Amino acid sequence: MMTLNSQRTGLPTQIAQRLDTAETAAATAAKILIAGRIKGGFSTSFKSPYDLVTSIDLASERAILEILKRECPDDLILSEEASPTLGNRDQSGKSGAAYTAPLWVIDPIDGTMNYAHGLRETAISIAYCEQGIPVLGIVECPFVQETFIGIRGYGAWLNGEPIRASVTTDISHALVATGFPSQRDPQTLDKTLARVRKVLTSCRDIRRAGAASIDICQVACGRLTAFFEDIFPWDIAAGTVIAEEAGAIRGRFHDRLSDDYPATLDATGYMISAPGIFTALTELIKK
Ligand code: LIP
Repeated sequence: MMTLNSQRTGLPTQIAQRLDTAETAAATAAKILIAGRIKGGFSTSFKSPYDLVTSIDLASERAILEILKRECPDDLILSEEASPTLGNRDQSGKSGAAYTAPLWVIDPIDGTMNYAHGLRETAISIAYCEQGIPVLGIVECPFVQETFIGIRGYGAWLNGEPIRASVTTDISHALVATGFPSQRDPQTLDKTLARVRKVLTSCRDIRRAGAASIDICQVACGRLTAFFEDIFPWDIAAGTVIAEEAGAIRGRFHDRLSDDYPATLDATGYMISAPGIFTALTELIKK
């Protein structure tokens, strides 16, 4: 398999240009996250009782959006804080149709809680989509100096070197990650904990690192075997193209789709898995 640098010259122009743009935006945002941590004193607030946002999320998002709007002025942007749906964007018409246009899907800080607590599992996640399908993804992890990139049809790389998902076929050998929802009502918690219990009794162990985009990339490079969670498009869009290009399989552990996004970007009931345990894990979590 080719390194990212040897692959660059063979990319179609519109993808090569957007890769440059995405790398510039991710590197710019990474500097903002690092500076924010060194300087400290950033503000925090809660969007809902368990859903945190910091002033660094907003600064990172502003910098990314400025670069994308300058370099790709006609592309649409779905971004966690500034534009979490396209439904009421006046230049895009109906929300369903809007998602078929060239589209960026941004999480300016994935793992905001980790960031606020000084943990390293924090990333910037940037995806570019065509027809609602992520075709290019970058997950930049500034505190561990790891950059994951995936380009549909061309490959997936960690710091420029090709990566592959785990080849395990035995679910009892699987190290599986998940996340916990910000809704903590008793019914949601019961369902979440029941799934955790199933994984703990059938797999090797479970992890909750707190940044879905990184969990998905860990599946892509074989450190984790699978990941599942009910989440949002900006948490999964970039990671999904990276993991799928590394051989992982995307699926669903329930069939309740959100009204806000097309199925290709919907992240409710999201799972991604090494191919050899995908069927067994889906059956385990669904049943
Ligand atoms: C967070 C995730 C985390 C997940 C949370 C949340 P944020 O993203 O990546 O792993 O469990 O539900 O979505 O809010 O830090 O961008």
